[in-house]
Amino acid sequence: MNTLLRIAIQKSGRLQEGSLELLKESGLSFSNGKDQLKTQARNFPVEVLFLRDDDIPQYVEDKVADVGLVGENVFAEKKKKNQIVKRLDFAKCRLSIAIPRSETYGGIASLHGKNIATSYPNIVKDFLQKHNITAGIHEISGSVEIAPGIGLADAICDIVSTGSTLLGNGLKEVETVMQSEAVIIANPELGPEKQKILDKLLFRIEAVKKAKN
Ligand code: PRT
Ligand code: ZN
Repeated sequence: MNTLLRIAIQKSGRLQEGSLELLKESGLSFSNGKDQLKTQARNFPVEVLFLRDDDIPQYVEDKVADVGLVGENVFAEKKKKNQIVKRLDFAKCRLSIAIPRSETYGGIASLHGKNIATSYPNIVKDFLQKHNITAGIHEISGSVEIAPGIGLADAICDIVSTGSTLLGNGLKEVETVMQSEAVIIANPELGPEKQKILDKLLFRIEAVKKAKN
C-alpha cells in the first residue's frame, strides 16, 4: 500500500482558504467536491482532512492526522506534543488583554484580582503566572469582547487583528500576550516514509514563499 501523508486543515473559517491555496500553490491538485470530510490529492501522496481548528492539535497528537494547519494561538492553547515545522506568514494576529476604554491602566500589576474572560485559559494562565499576577480566568467560547459590557468580567484576552472589534465594544488593548500566524504542526514521530513526503512538501512551500518575496 502506498503511504499517504494526512494533513488536517480547517473545514471553514479564516484559515480555510489560505490553507487550500498554499497546498495548491505547492502544486497539489484536488477534485473540488463541496462539503467533503476528506479529499486526496491527484498528483501527490497527500490526503486532506477538513476539521474544526480547535480539534486539529488533538488529532495530530493521536495520529488521526500526521500534520495540521492551525493558528499558533490554537497550537499554544492546546499544549500537545506536536512540533511547529513551518510558519506560514498568513492569518497574522495577536492575543491581547483589553479593558474598558473608560478605565485608566496602571500597568500589568493593575490586573491583580481582576476577572479576565477568554477562550484561551491556558495561555492566559501562563502569562499571568510569568508576571506574578493573581487574577480570575473566566472561560467563554465566543463573543468574548462583550463580557465587560455585560458585567461578566473586568477584562478580556482575545485575538486582535485590526483592533476595530475592541473599539466597537468600548475596549482598549493594554497587553500583548502573544503574536500568532498560521503554522504547520506535525506529530514528532511520523516515521521515515511520511517524513519524506512532509520534507518534500515543506521544500515546495518554501520555494513558493521565496518566489513571492
Ligand atoms: O469553526 P472553527 O472552530 O474551525 O473556527 P474558529 O471560529 O475558531 O476560528 P476562525 O476561523 O475565526 O479563526 C481561525 C484562526 O484565524 C484563529 O485561531 C487565528 O489564529 C486566526 N485569526 C487571524 C483570527 C483573526 N485574524 C481575527 N481577527 N481569528 C479571529 N479574529 C477575530 C477577532 O477575535 C475579532 O473578534 O476577528 C474579529 C475581528 O478582528 P479585528 O481586530 O480586526 O476587529
Ligand atoms: Zn475554533
